[in-house]
Amino acid sequence: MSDESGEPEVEVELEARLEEQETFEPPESFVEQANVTDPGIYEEFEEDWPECWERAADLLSWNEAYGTVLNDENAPFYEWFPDGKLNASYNCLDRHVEEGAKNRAAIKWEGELGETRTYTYNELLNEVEAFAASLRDLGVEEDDVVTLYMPMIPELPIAMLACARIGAPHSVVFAGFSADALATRMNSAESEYLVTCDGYYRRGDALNHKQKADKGLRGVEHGVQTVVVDRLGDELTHFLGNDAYDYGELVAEHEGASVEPVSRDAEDMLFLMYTSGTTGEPKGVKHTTGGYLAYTAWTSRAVLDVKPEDTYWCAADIGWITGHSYIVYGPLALGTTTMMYEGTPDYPEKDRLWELIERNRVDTFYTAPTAIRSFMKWGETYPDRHDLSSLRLLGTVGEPINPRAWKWYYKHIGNEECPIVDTWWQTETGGMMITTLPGINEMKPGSAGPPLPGIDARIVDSEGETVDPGNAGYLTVNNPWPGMLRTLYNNDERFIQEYWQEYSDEDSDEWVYFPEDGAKIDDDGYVTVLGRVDDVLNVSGHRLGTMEIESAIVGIGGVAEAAVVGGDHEVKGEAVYAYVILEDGSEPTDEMRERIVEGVEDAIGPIARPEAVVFTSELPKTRSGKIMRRLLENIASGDELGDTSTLRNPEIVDEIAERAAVDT
Ligand code: 6R9
Repeated sequence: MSDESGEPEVEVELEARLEEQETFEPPESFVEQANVTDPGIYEEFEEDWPECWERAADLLSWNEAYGTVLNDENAPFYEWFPDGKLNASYNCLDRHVEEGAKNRAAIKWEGELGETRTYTYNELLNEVEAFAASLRDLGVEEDDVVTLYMPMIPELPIAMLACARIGAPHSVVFAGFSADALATRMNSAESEYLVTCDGYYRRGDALNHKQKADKGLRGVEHGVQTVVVDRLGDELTHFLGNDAYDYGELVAEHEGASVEPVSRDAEDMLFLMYTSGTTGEPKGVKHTTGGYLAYTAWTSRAVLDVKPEDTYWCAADIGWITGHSYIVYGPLALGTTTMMYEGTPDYPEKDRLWELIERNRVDTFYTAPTAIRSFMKWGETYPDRHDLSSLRLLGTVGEPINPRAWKWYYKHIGNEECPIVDTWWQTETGGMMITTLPGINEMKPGSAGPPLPGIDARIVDSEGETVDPGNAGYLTVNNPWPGMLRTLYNNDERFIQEYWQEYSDEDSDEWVYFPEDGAKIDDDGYVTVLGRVDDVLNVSGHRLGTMEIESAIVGIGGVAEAAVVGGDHEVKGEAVYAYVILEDGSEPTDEMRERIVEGVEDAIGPIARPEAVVFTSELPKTRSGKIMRRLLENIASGDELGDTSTLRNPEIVDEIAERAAVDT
């Protein structure tokens, strides 16, 4: 039987029921086997804070036991598990091999063209040791920052773990970032070592990555030693140039090397990760060994329900924090099988991910709402072609998920049998902060859920007073947690300014972390995150600073001034809109527009590519001379413009709106 639209009646009824349903119980079949099922855990953490975090530390193997759980004497420069000693690579590799899991798959990798590679824990350990020995031979010492500029190939996590093994912090730069972005990060970290590769595949094309790395190196102010992985074989000439070593040769030379994992202090730096902030300069977020690893292992276990026998897949890129915490460190610390896929979800066809899940019998799938919105647009025929019954848990991260996308994911990927965890967190938090526990809490589409046990998140007004349920306010975190950033690299002052100044009471030594997100809470304590309240955009789940994009545009010859804002976008969530004033004598031509777009790609990367460049003679400004960004956002999103009477130049608004309508 069909209705007028030709859809089977049962389907239509199902959709209608789903559309109205506001809460979802965790499926019984999931709860029965979940790692964490006792609702008492929230109270236990509260009563026993901060000692409750021993549970996270106990998931790790320590060389030397820590003395105290938390040292808050020098807050907000907190120390977790101080005096404890451990090694992250030992925790992710050796101990699993020693415990009898040497033949279990650690990484299952799939290239875009279909080739596959599996590394057992033993094989992964051997290659990590060989590369760790190679890095040492090149001169890498404990605490030297090694930059990794690589796409989704197994050598990236191998290099991360090799660095961790010898106590050299890594700084991974997303492969999609530009040469300039690489140079900025290497200069900021004074990093003298780079590991990169010749190229990789995107939608079937071989991209030349080495060329981009070389261009970046020309902008680095100090000497650098480079290691190049040959990913593409004959497809691309594997040109090494001066001062570059071949990864394959190094690893072959050091095959069988045994490298003792360096005993690191819990508070020693594990890695740096640059992220966008309010100013033009990216921030070097510093994570340490003990707290970070304990926190990612704990959240992988409690939220992602990771078990050693699972095949677990987080479809993020390791170039972002999600990949660090939930492709590499959390899952490997727990000894599970973690999947990696090199390419795009629509190559060669739009069912690539579902085919991968079916073939590998994936248990857990963790992705971003922007991807889910694409899947939805492509339609359920693609997942319907595959048997996805191996899945037991789904997750999302990176941006708010709208209830429609949540329900689509729940029904068409999870077959209404998998809980969804909508996990709110940040580069700075190291791991998940607000999400349901899938074996305990009911789910409310669109709302991330309650703060995790031990996390004291609140919604406050601009004075720091708690707001009533239902009202929008600012999200704050009122106590520290093990996975938190320790500082911004070489910039303690900015660390305080960016995250602590707003809501802390320094005189009474009360420190409140401000993530710069807006949020509201409901009567059950469920938090709905509304988005950034600073000048940071969230494009396809990636953080981009408007200032960074603006300074790229202003650096282009002929441009006088630029304002960049985010406009609503069906798939990306937000898209970049640039409003540009040209210098006298420059013409608003298509060529100029192209130069601006290219300038942004060169400075940051294709992810920052403006959706539209709107030329204007003036920007809307308040009487005090501030650009009215809200108005530009409304124009970009096609929303009502609202009151313009407080502007110094209200007449410009119509002109911009008209131009925007033509230019976008
Ligand atoms: C992990 C990651 C952090 C920003 C964060 C917030 C947004 C992340 C979210 C979410 C709503 C979620 N965000 N998860 N918003 N619901 N489940 O994405 O880190 O790249 O540093 O971005 O992303 O605005 O402040 P990062």
